[in-house]
Amino acid sequence: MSAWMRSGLVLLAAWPLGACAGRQSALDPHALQSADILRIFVAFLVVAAVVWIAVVVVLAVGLWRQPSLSRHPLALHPPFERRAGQIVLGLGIATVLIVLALSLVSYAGQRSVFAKDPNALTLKITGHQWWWEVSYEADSPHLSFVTANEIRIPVEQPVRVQLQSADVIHSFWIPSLTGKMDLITGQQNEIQFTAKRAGVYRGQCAEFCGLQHAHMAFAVIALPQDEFKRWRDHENQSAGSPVDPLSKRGEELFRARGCALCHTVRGTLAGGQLGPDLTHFGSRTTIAAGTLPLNSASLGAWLADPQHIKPGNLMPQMALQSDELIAIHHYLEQLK
Ligand code: HEC
Ligand SMILES: [Cu+2]
Repeated sequence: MSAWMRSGLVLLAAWPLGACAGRQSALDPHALQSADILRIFVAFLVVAAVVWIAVVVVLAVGLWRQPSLSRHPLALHPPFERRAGQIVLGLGIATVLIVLALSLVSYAGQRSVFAKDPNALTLKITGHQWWWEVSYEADSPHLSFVTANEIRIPVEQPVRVQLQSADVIHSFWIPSLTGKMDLITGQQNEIQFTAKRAGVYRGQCAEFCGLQHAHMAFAVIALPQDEFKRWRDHENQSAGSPVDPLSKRGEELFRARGCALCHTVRGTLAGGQLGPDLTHFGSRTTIAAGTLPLNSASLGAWLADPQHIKPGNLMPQMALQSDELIAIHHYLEQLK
């Protein structure tokens, strides 16, 4: 084979494999649980491939070997029949053993996913059409707080998420960290994961939940323990009072224009529950559940017309004058 052809084939093979790494890939595990799940996947893949290849080879041999025409079709061949019976029995037993072995592999591999570690950090996550409410639960209520669309976790500490839904069925999935689990109204499901490396991972709703299902994502940011503690202490605080006149006006307008009916900003009179908590909105990395990176332009576009960016989402277009928009924009940006 010429060098050109060989390098062409290598490139061709590398192309689909290129999709296997990254911040949202079950084939590139960054947690104990996703590594266990990948091992289950590989075990099933190898066994299924071997069985499939064996079946195809036997089939090919059977097609290739013509029965000899001299044999009478109705004549019995006792030794042959006995051997065929033994082979079928042997393969039948092998099938049962393989299924049992795969069940054991699957059970053992999933134990870490459903573990209930007493030292776990507990998060309560509620799925909404089409965003995520994230509540950090601590023993003392003054350390519990709510945020949205972004989960910050410490590395090397188990995180247990309790999942529920406010409307339809959603599914919580961070491929790089753990398996999938549904969020169902009236029921609480749990799943656990332990990130091995600091980094930013991407989670996605994995159960079709309506118009904007595809734009129901979230960021998972795994931080070193001390950095996580700092973030948690900061996040736990109420929003600081705005200092400059423009943000002060923004805060007033946030109430006057009805934003406060749907959004909470802790420490202010805004206590709405229909939309994401915005207390520390300015420090998030994305807007509208992972739809766009959060920056001045995307925030401006969202405030001007949320229905343009995410058609059908449950925030209506608000009729704001441009000076009002600028003030609210400024107010939200300083909510760090
Ligand atoms: C009828 C309820 C409602 C009103 C009124 C409302 N919002 Fe929203 N808002 C929502 C919902 C629901 C979402 C989540 C949309 C999504 O991502 O699907 C949202 C999302 C947002 C986000 C993005 C949050 C994030 O974490 O990505 C911002 C910022 C925001 N709203 C600001 C405002 C401002 C400012 C006003 C007033 C001008 C306002 N909202 C009025 C319901 C509302
Ligand atoms: Cu969903």
